[in-house]
Amino acid sequence: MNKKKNTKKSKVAASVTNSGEKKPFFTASELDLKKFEPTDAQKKELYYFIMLNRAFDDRVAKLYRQGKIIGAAYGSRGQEATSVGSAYALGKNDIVGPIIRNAGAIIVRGLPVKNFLSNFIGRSTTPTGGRDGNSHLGDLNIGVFAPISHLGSLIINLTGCALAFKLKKEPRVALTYIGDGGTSTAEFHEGMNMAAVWKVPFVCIIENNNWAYSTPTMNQSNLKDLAVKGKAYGMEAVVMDGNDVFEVYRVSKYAIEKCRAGNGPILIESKTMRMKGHAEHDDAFYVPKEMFAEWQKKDPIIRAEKYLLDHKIMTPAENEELKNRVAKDMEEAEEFALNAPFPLGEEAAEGVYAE
Ligand SMILES: Cc1ncc(C[n+]2csc(CCOP(=O)(O)OP(=O)(O)O)c2C)c(N)n1
Repeated sequence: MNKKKNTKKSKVAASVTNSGEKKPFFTASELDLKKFEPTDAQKKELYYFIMLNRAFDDRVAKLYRQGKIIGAAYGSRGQEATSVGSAYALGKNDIVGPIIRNAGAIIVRGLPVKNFLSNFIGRSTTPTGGRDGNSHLGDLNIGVFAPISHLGSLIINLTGCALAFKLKKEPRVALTYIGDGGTSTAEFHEGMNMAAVWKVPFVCIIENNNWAYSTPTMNQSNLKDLAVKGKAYGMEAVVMDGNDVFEVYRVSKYAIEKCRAGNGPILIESKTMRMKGHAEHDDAFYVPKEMFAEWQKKDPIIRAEKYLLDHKIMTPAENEELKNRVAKDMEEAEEFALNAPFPLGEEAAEGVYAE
């Protein structure tokens, strides 16, 4: 009798994870994502945007080294597919809250790179009018919520946005990002918990890029998959390949539309890698060289390019054209930004709130 009972128990145990529940998240391959497949034209546009995102970051890095950038310069080399694919999946009236590695999301939402670049050098031709630096900007006209902090505040803010959408019965979705390190903060916990309790149309994407500054993920979380945290809050979670822009688009679209239909919130873990230091001042000496080499093979731009050429969605001539377009866009952006006017001193306090 006892023996039988034990056998039954061990069978159940074999199908559970260490959370004590059934597998707490889906992987993209377990979901039916066929109807979220981007069209060929969209695939080419996604490829253009990840290249533009990288060229933008490279231009910022160059200006930083020339001493022209005010403040620090954060980049997203290796992670472009996550910002671009997810922001591209949003609807026109949805809201995205980018953090420091989501320049791609801001570009996809429609901020011209010339205006975006001017923000890094303190010019007046940006949504902040030169009052804040680098990627710290928002513009609700294009559905971009201004960043508060990289470490979790936006989870709370965007949960609030999503609650407003729900109360006003507006079919809109709020989406934001958090780093692997950021998922250890109290704000992450508070925001995710309330999002789940209120069942709001909110998508949170964990950009698990393996490093929080110089701390590897394994030194600050005992989980292999951070998506497990979604289960703890009672929400659906999905793990996706963050270096495949088409998969990022499909999974994000799935999550966004599910939230729009009233079945949110959803947590997505994007597996990716930060291919540079925390910012331009950090040479990432602490990252093993082999790790960079391994992830270089999964570079999102090279992968998208190969896919589009192999599937004959893009001809080599079209590829050249897109690359030239990106180079031209960034040449014009730099020319514009460097010649843009600085803000006027007497306007410094306008649009700034203080008690
Ligand atoms: C309260 C607070 N502590 C420290 C920092 C400095 N800081 C900003 S981002 C960051 C690391 C974030 O790591 P992660 O969340 O993994 O995101 P990633 O930078 O890898 O994208 C640190 C330490 C800060 N901005 N605020």
